[in-house]
Amino acid sequence: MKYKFVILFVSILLISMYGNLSIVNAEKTVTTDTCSNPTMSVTIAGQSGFKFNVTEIKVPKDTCVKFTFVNEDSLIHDFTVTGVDSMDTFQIPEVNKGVAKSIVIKTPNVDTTTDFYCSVPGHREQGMEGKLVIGSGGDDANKSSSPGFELLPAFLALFVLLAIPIMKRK
Ligand SMILES: [Cu+2]
Repeated sequence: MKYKFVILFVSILLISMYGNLSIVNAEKTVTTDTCSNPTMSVTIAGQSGFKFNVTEIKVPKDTCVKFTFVNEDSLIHDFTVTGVDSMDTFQIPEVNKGVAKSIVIKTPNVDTTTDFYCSVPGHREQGMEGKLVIGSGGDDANKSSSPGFELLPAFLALFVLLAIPIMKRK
């Protein structure tokens, strides 16, 4: 009976670790520009009601793009893009009302689709997100390949291997 509690505890621990790993991956940011001389500019506004002024942004592939984020809301927001292919996850950090900030990023040389969102806790869940279409787009690259998801089966396999001898000993 005691071992069932151990297994329950370890399960909870693994689930919470999985959650934390996902968060770490989502918040990886680049701090320096990855290209200079942008040939295209995109301006996105954060607005009241937990939304951006657009739900889809289209940019060419393999292009140096300047993203500018303007916060038109009284709450703080940021602009975060999930990395895909050769493009790291990047973020224009939290900005206050009326403030605009920019980041210059080289888009990957692939036709794909990724997500943009506000990473302030709770905002994405309330609708502050959209799609970033690169080139002619494609399947959402994030739906099938979250690094956190690949770690979960590994943790579970390890857990089962550890649990079997404990169960047998009883
Ligand atoms: Cu926000």
